[in-house]
Amino acid sequence: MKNQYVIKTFEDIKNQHPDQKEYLQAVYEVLSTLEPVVEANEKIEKYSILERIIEPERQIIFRVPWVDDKGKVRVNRGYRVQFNSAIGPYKGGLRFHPTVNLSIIKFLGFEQIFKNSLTGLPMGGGKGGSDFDPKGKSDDEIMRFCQSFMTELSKHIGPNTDVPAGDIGVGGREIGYLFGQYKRLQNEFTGVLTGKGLSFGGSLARTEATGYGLCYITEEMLKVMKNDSFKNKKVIISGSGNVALYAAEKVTQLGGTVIAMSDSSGYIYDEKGIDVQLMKELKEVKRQRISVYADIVKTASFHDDFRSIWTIPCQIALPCATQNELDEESAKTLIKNGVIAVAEGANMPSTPEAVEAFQKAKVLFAPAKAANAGGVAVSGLEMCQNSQRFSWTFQDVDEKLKDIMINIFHNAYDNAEKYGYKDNLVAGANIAGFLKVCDAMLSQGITY
Ligand code: NDP
Ligand code: 2IT
Repeated sequence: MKNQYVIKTFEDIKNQHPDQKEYLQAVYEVLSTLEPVVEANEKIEKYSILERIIEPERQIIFRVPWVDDKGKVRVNRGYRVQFNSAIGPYKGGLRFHPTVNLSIIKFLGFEQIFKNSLTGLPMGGGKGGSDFDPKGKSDDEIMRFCQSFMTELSKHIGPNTDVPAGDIGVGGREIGYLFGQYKRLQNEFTGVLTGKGLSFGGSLARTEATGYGLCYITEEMLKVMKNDSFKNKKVIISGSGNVALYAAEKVTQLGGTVIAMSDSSGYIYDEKGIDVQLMKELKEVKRQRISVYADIVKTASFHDDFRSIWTIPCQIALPCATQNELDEESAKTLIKNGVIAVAEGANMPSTPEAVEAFQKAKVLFAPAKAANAGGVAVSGLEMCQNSQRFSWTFQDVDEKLKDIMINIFHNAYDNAEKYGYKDNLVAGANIAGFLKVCDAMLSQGITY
């Protein structure tokens, strides 16, 4: 970084939160790409837009007591970080995973501001979750946890205030329990959560949206920047949750072959291509570990180190598991093995060193804020349908999703070029997302 205002803003936040490494990583990446925007508009410094945008408007941390199946009382910690409401109600997922802490929720909430802005829909940024581990819990335990979590969260959210959704460990089952409890507490049937079941206000194509959207933007990036496509490409997808499964389904439909997928216990490899229907059945319905796939499919092999998935040669890599899962060494191996494109389905899956390696090697790189925005975009469309008390067809929603993803690509691509970062979609996405939020903050005066 060169700009004194940007440097000082980052130094100050680093001194305040030296232990929040994921949050600082996300802030550094954004601030370091905004320098030409800051230099082109003196109001950004005068009105302290950067200091304001990196500080959440509100952070809520709460106790979540619940009773397990043995009758023992357990306690977890709940979070909701309401980061920025300049362009719409706070919007963003809830993550249930034992690693959840304030730094992780703040990094996710911060990124969500720019991602939501890129969708073109009126949604602010927020994120929440808990260090609760859903693995190995019974449905009743999940329900009791969700009810206790919502009992507190319900005081802080609402269809025009803050609209949570899913993320790691929070899917359709959890959203159902959370919605039921909110409705009971508020005596109100509203679109306060997205990712709901289809029988109670959910949108068609929300389940598919993040993975499909990731493939739509990747296809556009390949077409515009390399005159290429998914056809006949070997593709590696890390993770095997919501994002990974529907990315695998769309890659296959677009003519690519998914040769490896993973979960936290390891990865499976099958050069003939993964049977996505079977994988969905094992992961979504039966909640099995990924090694079971290799027990059933004889051409597939299981390897117990999930990080080594990146050592398999492929042309396209789609990290769809979690933050910092793809490091510099993995990036260099992918490059050596001939990768042509990387698109982030997960949030911040590539370390800063990995991103730099891809960019230096001229590998096409679609950053998370742009590449996985399809999920929250269809959440925005779900809010729209709930307000209209109407539901659109799968095809309607899927077409809108595709248009949104293509627009995001061009918005990021064009802004990269305009601000001197040609072909750098990391910078382009940050700038495009920032410009709208900055304009809204300047127009609304000194509020937050
Ligand atoms: P799921 O809970 O459905 O799946 C998560 C997958 O990632 C699982 O395969 C899980 O393996 C693996 N995983 C999670 N944490 C770790 C870890 N610490 N180490 C190794 N593997 C891990 O979550 P989603 O698919 O919804 O989310 C995946 C990523 O996509 C996250 O980064 C999320 O923030 C992002 N995202 C999700 C969106 C959505 O709409 N759901 C929208 C945009 C981004 P295991 O089961 O073994 O834990
Ligand atoms: O990271 C994300 O964008 C999500 N987990 C989806 C958020 C949403 O509100 O649908």
